[in-house]
Amino acid sequence: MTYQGLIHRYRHLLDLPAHTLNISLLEGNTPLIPMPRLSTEFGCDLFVKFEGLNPTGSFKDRGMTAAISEAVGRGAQTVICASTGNTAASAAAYASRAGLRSIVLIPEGKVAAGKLAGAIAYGAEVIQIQGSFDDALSLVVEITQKTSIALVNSINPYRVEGQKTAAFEICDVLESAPDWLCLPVGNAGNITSYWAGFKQYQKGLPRVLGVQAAGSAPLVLGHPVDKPETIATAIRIGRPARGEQALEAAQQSNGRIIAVSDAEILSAQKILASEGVWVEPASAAGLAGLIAESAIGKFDTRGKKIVVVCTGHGLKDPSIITESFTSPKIIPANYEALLSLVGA
Ligand code: AN7
Repeated sequence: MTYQGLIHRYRHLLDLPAHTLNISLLEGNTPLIPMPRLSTEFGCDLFVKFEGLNPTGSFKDRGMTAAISEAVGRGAQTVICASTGNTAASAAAYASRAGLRSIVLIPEGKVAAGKLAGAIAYGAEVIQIQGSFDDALSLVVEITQKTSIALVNSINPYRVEGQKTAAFEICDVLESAPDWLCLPVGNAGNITSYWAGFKQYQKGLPRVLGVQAAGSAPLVLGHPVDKPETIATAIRIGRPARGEQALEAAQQSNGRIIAVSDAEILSAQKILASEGVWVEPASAAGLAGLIAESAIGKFDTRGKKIVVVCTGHGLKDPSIITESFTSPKIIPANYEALLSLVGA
């Protein structure tokens, strides 16, 4: 049978109310891509779960199909979220698909171009906040407590239900959980969801390496960060809503949450691209963490099955590339100029 999306495929495993409809863009079912060169380098079987191949270009679509399907089924007419960008684009797409109004609050000037364009294209009312993601999230929580507008941030439990499906898919492909799961951590909905998914699916449990950006690492520092900064704007979050659960996932899995520098993130992004997988900076944090930990002897990769979750597509944040990669040379439109440049 042709693939019909996550709710159709996994509804029996998701704790969704009976009124939940099925608003789907055929999200999920993303590839688990083997990475032969990285595998050789680290003496392991390394795979990328490429979540950038979801309909709006990030893993957020997994939770959003569930959250919007529930909201519209209960009669909501307007949904709202705070976002560093990907949630905004996803909420906008699924809300429009369901015929709902969507409002997204983003930190002014700190959302990557592809995400902002997506949110607008899909029809959200985009509001820039003169503040951080965390400020935007508090406002969204307040307005949804005081009005009938439905909240679709990952505080919404149905987001977590939907996002569990990524763990199911990994187990289905590998026929068991991997030894390690490495992923970026921002608001901590995703790490919470993966851990819940692996526990529920009972195909074994991975150790979990959650990776924050050094300038936005509240879970590593042990306290909120008032002015989070990082080039990986997707995870520029100082007060993770599900921080406690993220720490629990790390601890229960015998894993940990660490921080990596922006330079390490950009380097991991390049490495992934050099093996054919272009992801946005935040999405490279999982690999950056693995590399950093392995370099200091804290992560024995040898003989392990490792899944690196790449949460969003490189196209989301094109401008970062022109800054960190070489920009294209310009030549006159003639053969001599071409030949002298390529030096064949
Ligand atoms: C590419 O879109 O928080 O730890 O508002 O876009 O579940 O928050 C995005 C987060 C990782 C972190 N990778 O996931 C938002 C938002 C990418 C992301 C994360 C995000 P969580």
